[in-house]
Amino acid sequence: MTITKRSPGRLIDALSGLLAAGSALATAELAAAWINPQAAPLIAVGGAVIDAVPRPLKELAVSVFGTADKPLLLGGMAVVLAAFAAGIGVLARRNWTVGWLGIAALSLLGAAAALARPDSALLDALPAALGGFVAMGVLQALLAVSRPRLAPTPDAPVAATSEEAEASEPATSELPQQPSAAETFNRRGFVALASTAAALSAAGGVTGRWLAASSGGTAASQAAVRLPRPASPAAAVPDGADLEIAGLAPFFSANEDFYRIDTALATPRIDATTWRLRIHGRGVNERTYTYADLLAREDIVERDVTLACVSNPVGGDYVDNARWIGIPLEALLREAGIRPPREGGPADQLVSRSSDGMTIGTPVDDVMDGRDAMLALGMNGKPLPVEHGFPVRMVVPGLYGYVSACKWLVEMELTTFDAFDAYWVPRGWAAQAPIKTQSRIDTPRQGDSVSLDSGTTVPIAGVAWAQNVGIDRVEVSVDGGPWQQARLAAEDTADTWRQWVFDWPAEPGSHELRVRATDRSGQTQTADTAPPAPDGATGYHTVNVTVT
Ligand SMILES: Nc1nc2c(c(=O)[nH]1)N[C@H]1C(S)=C(S)[C@@H](COP(=O)(O)O)O[C@H]1N2
Ligand SMILES: [Mo]
Repeated sequence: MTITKRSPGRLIDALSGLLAAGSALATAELAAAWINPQAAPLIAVGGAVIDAVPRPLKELAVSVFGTADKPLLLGGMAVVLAAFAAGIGVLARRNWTVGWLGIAALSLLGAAAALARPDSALLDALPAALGGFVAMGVLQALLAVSRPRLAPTPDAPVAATSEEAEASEPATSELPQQPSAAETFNRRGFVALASTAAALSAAGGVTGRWLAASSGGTAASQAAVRLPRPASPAAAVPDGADLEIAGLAPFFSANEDFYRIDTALATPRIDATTWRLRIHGRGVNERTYTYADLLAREDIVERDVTLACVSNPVGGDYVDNARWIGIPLEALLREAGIRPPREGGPADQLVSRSSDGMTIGTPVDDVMDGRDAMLALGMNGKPLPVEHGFPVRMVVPGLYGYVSACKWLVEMELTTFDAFDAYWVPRGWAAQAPIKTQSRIDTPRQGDSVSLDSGTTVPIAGVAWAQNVGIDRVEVSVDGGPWQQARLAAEDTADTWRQWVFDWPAEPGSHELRVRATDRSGQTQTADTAPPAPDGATGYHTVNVTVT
């Protein structure tokens, strides 16, 4: 037990600021769990940051952090908020109005971000506002309880203000140990109040998160889904479509392993029993469908389709394959009277909107040209996972996800490319983006050291994709030598990736391996390297290995 004659000090004030911020966040989190999880201040502000970040920065973030970019963004925001909160705590000690204004400014920021979300309601400002009030109360209480007390010790008067305390500091440290009654602030009271605030905040935050995660009946409505038996099942995957080589991506990607790319900091939770899909716009007899309407349809199809993200760098893993169950999109559009431009229809762009306001623009001619474009309800035999768009998403073979694969779909509007730019277009990405034919070496990996003692050849294996067209040839070049044909796995469909393997008669030493694919239209991948923006990366995947 030490005696301090100093006022509680900046550290205590900063800590008070942090605790006030924590209580504010927990309060807001709890309120948002009831009102709208997207209105939680950190989520809302983070979403605004994501929407505002210019393309080069976003690409940098994705290339450096991959899909960890979101936790990192949230973590970064928490650090910035903590710095502000600590500062507010310190300033509030001297001038309560300044502290009050600081808290008000932060909670206004949270409220504004929540209101700026698409489809927001006035109520969405409430979590941040409540958080602000709680922060003011908690900060005021903590500062009050830790206010220096005039508790003179037998041998020295106690400094009443921090200024005096700092001036008398040298003497202070030489004072003998004294009973706690001489402490200049109510340490016990502060510790009690502070730990209560911390514990309540932690409990509130966790409860809020938990409520949000199980809110809206999502869990219940998802568990209740019985996927219909497809009227048109997928053909059996041919023997030999999966080469089952160690290190090679499996032919079907498990739902848990399927890449995930979206701007949603908080995954939208939709109750399928109240979900509606509205189709409207130019040349449309407006229609609205419920989830039950879709499940009850007699034209349900099952198809294998490989999705790919435009942000995938050459050799990257933002590409995966699944078996989807859904409604043929063309049939649904025809029901609403829609004709593609090819047949004189007035709208060339189908804009899909998600519940969190994402807009994705797809050429109407593409989704009505006979390919297996669908509104997917199921993924690999299960209802869509929440992360992948529950209850309904689009899947269009041959188009990058950002121009086709809208998750948490709630609305489809028929318009034109001239009249409307979807979310990514003003951010520097192409309005139309068919998937570019690509190939990837999965094994061996960059930097691997391969030992020859298990045989005389080393299998080089990977995947190649050219959705909606099909893969016809894959070739491998070693150390810049001639292109040699790899053996292709059996083809499932033109919409799925295709595995390949090349039995490489390897020699000891360091080697460079490259791969290229040729699609069924006769196009061979270009060797020219291009970054993902604006419409997909090009170049040959190259790995360097050592053979021993
Ligand atoms: N609502 C919504 N849908 C979206 C996105 C999004 O950010 N929000 N991202 C798109 C992009 S860029 C891709 S590549 C695919 C990825 O789908 P997945 O996460 O299921 O793999 O979803 C698309 N659909
Ligand atoms: Mo994407």
